[in-house]
Amino acid sequence: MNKLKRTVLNLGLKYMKPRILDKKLQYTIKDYNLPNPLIFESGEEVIDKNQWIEKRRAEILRLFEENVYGKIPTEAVEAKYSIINEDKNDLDGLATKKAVKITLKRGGQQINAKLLIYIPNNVKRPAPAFVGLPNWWRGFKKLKLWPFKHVLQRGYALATARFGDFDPNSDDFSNGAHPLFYKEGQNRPLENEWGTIGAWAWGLIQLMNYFEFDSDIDQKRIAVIGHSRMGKAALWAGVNDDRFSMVISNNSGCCGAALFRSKRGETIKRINEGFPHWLCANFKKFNRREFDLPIDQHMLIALIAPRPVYIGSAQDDFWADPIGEFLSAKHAGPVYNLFGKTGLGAEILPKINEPIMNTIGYHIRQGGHKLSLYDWDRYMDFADLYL
Ligand code: GTR
Repeated sequence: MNKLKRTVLNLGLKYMKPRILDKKLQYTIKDYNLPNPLIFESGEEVIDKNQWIEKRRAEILRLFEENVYGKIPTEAVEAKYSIINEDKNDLDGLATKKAVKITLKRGGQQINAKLLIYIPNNVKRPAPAFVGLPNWWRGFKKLKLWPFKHVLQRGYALATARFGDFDPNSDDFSNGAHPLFYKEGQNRPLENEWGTIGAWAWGLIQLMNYFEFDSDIDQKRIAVIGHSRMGKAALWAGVNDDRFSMVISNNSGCCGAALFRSKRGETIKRINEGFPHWLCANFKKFNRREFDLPIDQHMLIALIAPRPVYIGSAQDDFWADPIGEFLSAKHAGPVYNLFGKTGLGAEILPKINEPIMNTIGYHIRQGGHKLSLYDWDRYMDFADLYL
């Protein structure tokens, strides 16, 4: 990069921060022309929670399937679980560690996934749990990216698997979960069928299916969590499977918690060009056309209602658009209100490191793009309140 470019970039970053922080966020739905979650496609208004549950929610879910993520197959697969290793005294007696082999079969195809679970020994079983797919993988033994001990000490089980077992991160649909569902002669998803993020979300749902058989884990108290691309997958899993009682998105940005229409950081065009396999093929029609989308991400958050959802942003994470993440948390509120819940309950961006914990939680912490110990602690505070 030449000197001039570097200077311009530095200046850009320098002036970006104060703008993010000082601006008073009083935006209304009208300011962004956001689609209203409580207006049916027919133009009529949703007047109570029954109309939402019975009709409007399904309308919005279909729009997300058709235009953004592609539909996750709901056809059953044949699942087999075998415990390959169990240590009741792991981490100096702090936890029981289990490794489970999951075999999933359908239509003559098969995939295997390995699930690793740590259950705290000092809490009553079945234990509440966090489940998620870590973003990087160097083998189970080197899995130091997540603060296992700390989570266990706070009384939560932690379960993880390798995302690549459900779909490697490449524009190749001959591997991972997709082939299990192909019709005769098909070798990639149709325009409105799931991409890689859909396959990761499906993988999380398969882990949930396993928990139904594990008496150490309380199926009614499972939070699905993910950072960045896995935050997008966690949200989509939480939307598609209400057995996840809590959903946590950390710095998930574009196609995660951030509004498309607020247009800061990563855009539809950038994500489609950088990761052409993540979303459905139809989504490419919306490159540079965010305002033509029939939905925006506050409606994705609303699809989780009335379950608690927490959105974590980071101050320097411009690419994931902290303000857009805050705005979608805020504008999902009216759907939570239908259920007699508060939603986010805040009109303006909170101060740095000052979390909001209503049924929708939100914080903007100091620092950049990562899942930090600060974030984990806030998510566990939130789980202490609502899980
Ligand atoms: C980036 C991508 C983001 C985010 C991130 C990550 O390159 O543009 O959407 O998902 O990767 O997962 O760390």
